[in-house]
Order: sequence, then C-alpha cells, then structure tokens
Amino acid sequence: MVYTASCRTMNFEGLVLAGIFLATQHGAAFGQHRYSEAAQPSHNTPFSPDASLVRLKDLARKFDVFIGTASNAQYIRRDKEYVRILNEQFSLVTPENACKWTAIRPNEETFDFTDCDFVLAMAEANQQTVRGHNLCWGIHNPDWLAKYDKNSSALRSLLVDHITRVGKRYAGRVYSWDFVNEAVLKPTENGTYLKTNVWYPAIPDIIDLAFKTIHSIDRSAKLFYNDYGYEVINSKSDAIHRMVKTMLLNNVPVHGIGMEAHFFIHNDDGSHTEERLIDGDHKLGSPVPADWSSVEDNFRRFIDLGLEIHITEMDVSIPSITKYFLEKQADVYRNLLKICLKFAPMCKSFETWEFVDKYSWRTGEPDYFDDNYKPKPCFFAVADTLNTTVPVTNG
Ligand code: 9MR
Repeated sequence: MVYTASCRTMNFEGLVLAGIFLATQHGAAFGQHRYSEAAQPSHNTPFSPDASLVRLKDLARKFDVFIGTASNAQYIRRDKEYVRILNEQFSLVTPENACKWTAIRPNEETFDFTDCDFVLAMAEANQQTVRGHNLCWGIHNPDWLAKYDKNSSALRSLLVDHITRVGKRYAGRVYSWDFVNEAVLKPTENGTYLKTNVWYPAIPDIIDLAFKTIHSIDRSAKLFYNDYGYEVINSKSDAIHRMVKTMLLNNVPVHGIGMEAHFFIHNDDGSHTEERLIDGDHKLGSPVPADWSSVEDNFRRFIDLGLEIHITEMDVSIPSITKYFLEKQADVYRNLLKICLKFAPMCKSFETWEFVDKYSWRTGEPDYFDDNYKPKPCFFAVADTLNTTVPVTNG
C-alpha cells in the first residue's frame, strides 16, 4: 500500500474562526505570569494574543485525526480548570499512569482498577476516545515483580494473566493498547535488539506472546508498539521497522506504532538543560530532527506496511522561556503536525503527554499551556496548522 504524501496549505490571513470562546477566562492571567512577556502567538499565525481559543479537536475533525493528551486521575480529581480544558480541546485521552502495572497491581494478589476505571469513565462521559497504556513495560514496575526475576514460567503466567484480566475488563472500550512499551534497543552487532529487563530475555517471545494474548481477548482494540527516539530514520527506527515487518509476516496482530516524540531544543551553544536518562543510559528526550524529510520518509515506510501511526507523547523542552525559544518550540509542533496531516488518517492521532507545563513529567515548559493555563505559541501553531491545511485525498 502506498500513500501519496502531498498536501496543500492555504494562507487564511485574518480568518475568523467559527465557534470561538474562552478569552475572558484566560485573559485574567495575562500580564501576571513569568510567560507574560513571551506568551504571544507565533508571528506567522493569524491569531492575535487576545484571540479566543479554538477547539483543537474540532479543527482536526476534517482530517479524521484525534487530538490527544495524557490525562491523570489525580489532576482530574483536584483541578477544575484542567478538566475543563481537557474536555474542551481533546478528542482522545491516554491514562498517564492509571492503567499501568504500578497502579493496577499494588501487590501480587490484588487488582486495583479504581484509577483506570475513573479515567476511562471520565473520557467516555465526554465522548473521548481512549488509548490504553500500557500492558507491559520493562521499567517502573511494582517492586514485588522483582522477586520473579529470571523465573520464566512464573513471569509468563503473570503476564498472560494480567493481560487477560485487564483486557477483558476494558474490551470494546479502548481504541488501542500500547505494549510491549519501549522494548527496543538500538541493534547491536550480535543482532540483539530488545532491552534486558524483568520480562526479557526471561520470556524470549514476549512481543508475540503479548500481542497474541490481548488480540484473543479484545478483537476490536488496535494493538500498538510504542517507543521513543525513532521519529527519524535511524538505527532504532530501522530495528523497529524490521521488528513489526517480521511480526506482520508471522501473522502477529500489530496494527500500529506509537511515536512518542519527546523532543528537546538545544541552547545555541549546543548544551541543553534536560539530560533525562531512563533504563540507565538511554535518553528519553531526542534532539529536534535536523531534517524533517527524514521524519516524513520514516512515517511513509511504516504506513507502507499498512500500519497506523499515532504521535503518542509529544512534548518539547526548551532551555529558557523567551520569545525566541517559544517560537522555536512552536515550529517543532507545527512541523511534526504537518507531517502527520500529510498522512492522515493513517497518521491518526496527534497527542501530547499532558498539556499544561505544571503537570508535565519533564522540565523545560514543554506543553501547550503555561502554568496559569494561558495558551502558548505552540498551541496557536497547532491550531493554525489544523485550520489552514487542506486534507489530502488519497486514492
Ligand atoms: O508521565 C509519566 C510519569 O508521571 C510516571 O512517573 C512515569 C513512570 O510511570 O511514566 C511517565 O510516562 C511515561 C510513559 O508512560 C511512557 N513513555 C515515557 C513517559 C515518560 O517517562
């Protein structure tokens, strides 16, 4: 299957958008906050600083694309403004932590679905689509799991049991499930490409086992492999491409890939403030792609396999809050969204990992809204791109 990646962009200078709102709610914060000097819309968007907000989810409808965000049970419970914007702007949510092993499996005997149920119910009440996240991850697992280290048969039955229980409970209610999450290393000379963790190599066929197990339980959920640092063509995206191609050849049910898109912007001297490591030595944030055509080529080769692409966790850390860096940040959001829209609806979801800086897991103010919920240039860049891009018709 080959998709044409062409796309026309119209310039609607001064276009007045229909269905517009919210300026008054946000206006109060303007001028009182550390972002106030810089939080202007990007120079090349038609929105003025006082413009009312638009609804991203509505602007994306013409592309048949979801605008998503991670959503967190604890913020939903305590922050009304968070909930209001969550429901107003987003058509898709991923429970940030509520459906992970750490939340659902406080101990070996108990399944605690309280938070996962809560986030799903909130989403359903607001007609939002849900991405399930995640059914198997090598890190951030409950401590008790460590006692099964290297015990292959115990781990195998624990994993199958977990996927079965969770999958049955939410069958028909999630659009897609992420797993096995962040499993791939860059390939090494001996051909190994999966990370060593509690699951692997104890369960040598972990990927196939996990995908087949959930597929047998929830036929309607799309099954995604989700990872970071492979937005461009590099050795990691090569390895993941090979992996999913092999899965498809072997009839392992995989329907899509999640590209996390955690980026950071360097200082002009090449340094950056965020050096976050996971799994010991793997950086989670990636530098902004130097060549966006490599991202586009990468998307195309996965879509040519018939796989759906979701941008799953986008955020862009900046070294300091200046107009210069806020606009550079906006450019990154705009560039990735434009590529996604070229391939829509095979690129089906454009999702950020939270949407307000104060609740981001990262430093560097990486999200759409500042701490006072004032929209930043990256928000306007996304709104403008959705507004001014004409959907491509493939076929
Ligand atoms: O944002 C999440 C943070 O609150 C959790 O402490 C952490 C561990 O569960 O996971 C973060 O989300 C991760 C996501 O589940 C997978 N990709 C990387 C994200 C950032 O670590």
